[in-house]
Amino acid sequence: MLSAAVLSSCGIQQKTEQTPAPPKQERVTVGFSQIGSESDWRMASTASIQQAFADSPYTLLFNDGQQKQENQIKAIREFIDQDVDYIILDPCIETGWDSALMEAKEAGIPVIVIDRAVEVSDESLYAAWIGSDFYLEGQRAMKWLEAYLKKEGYEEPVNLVGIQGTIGATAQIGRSRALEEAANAHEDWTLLEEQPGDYTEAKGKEVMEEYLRKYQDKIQVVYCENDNEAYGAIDAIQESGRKVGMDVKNGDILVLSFDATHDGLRMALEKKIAVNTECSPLYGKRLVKMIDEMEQGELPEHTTYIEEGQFSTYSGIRAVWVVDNSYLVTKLTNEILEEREY
Ligand code: GZL
Repeated sequence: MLSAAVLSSCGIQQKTEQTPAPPKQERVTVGFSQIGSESDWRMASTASIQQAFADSPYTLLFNDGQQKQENQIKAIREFIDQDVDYIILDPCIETGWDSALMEAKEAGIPVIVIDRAVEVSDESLYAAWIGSDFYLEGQRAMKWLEAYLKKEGYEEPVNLVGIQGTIGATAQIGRSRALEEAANAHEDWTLLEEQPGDYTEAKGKEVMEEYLRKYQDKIQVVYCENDNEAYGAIDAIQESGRKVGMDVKNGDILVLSFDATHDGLRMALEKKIAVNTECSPLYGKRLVKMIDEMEQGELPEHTTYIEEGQFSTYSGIRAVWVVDNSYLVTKLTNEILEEREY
C-alpha cells in the first residue's frame, strides 16, 4: 500500500477522514398566506400561484387562512420559523399587520403583498404590492349603469342595494366607496342599504332575501361586490318571482357584479348579470418573475396595478369615462367565454 507521503507527493489527496459533502444548493422557498377559499376568484388565484410555482425552481409552502386574519398572522410566523426566503401575503383585511410584517423584516424575509392591500405605519414593511384598483372598478361599474339608464331612457327613480365583500378588505372599501359616491351624485338614485356578503354565494343569497322582504319590488339595481354573491342574489330574486335581466323599464332587476370569472361571464352572457367588471386573479407568473428578479438582486416596483376589463352583452356602451380616462367595455360573446382562463 503506497504510503500517504508518496500519494500526497504525486498530488493525490488521500482522504484521511470523511470530508462532508458540499451543501446541496438549497431551493429558494416561498411561504404563501392565502386568504381562504371563499369564492371562484379565490380558487383561481390559488391555482394560478400554485401552478406557476410548480413550474418554477422555487418551493411554495401554502397556507389557507380560512378568511381569518389570526390564521394568516400565525402562518406568517410559521414561515419565519421555517426561515423561508420570501413571503407572499394576500391580506384578508387592510389593518393589523404591522407586528407580523416587522417580524418578517427583522428576520430579513421580504414580503410581497398581492391583491388586497395592507395599511401599515411604514411602507418598507413590505417589498412590493401587486393588485387591482378596486375603487376604479367600482367607478367603472357605476359609469356603466349611468350610461345604460340614459341610453334606455329610464327616467324613474333608481333604488339600489349593495351586497358588500368582507368589511375592511381593500376590494370592499374601494367598490363600496364608488357605489356610495355615485348614489350621492345622482338626485334620483337612492342607496337603500348595504350589507356584507363576505364574497360568498350563501351570504349573498341570505342578504338578498332580506332585501326582497324589506323592499319588495322597490329595487331596480343590485350591486354585488363579487360573482359568488351575485349567484346567490340571482337565486333569491328568481325564487321571489322577480326577474333579473337588462330590461329595467319592464321591471327587470339589474345585477352588477365584479371578478368576471368564467361562471360570472356565463351569467352575463345569459343577461342575468348586466355588467361584470373584471378583477384578475392571475398572479402566479407575475410573482415567479418578481422573485426571479429579486434573486438577481433587483428591487421590484413597490406598487403595481394590474390592467382589467369590463364585459356586457349590451352593445350600446363601448366605453366608460372615469375622470379623464376612457375604459373599454367588451361586448361579451360565446367565444370570449370559451377562451376564459378562469
Ligand atoms: C378582489 C378579491 C376578492 C374578489 C372576491 O381582488 O380580493 O376576494 O373580488 C374574493 O371574489 O373573494
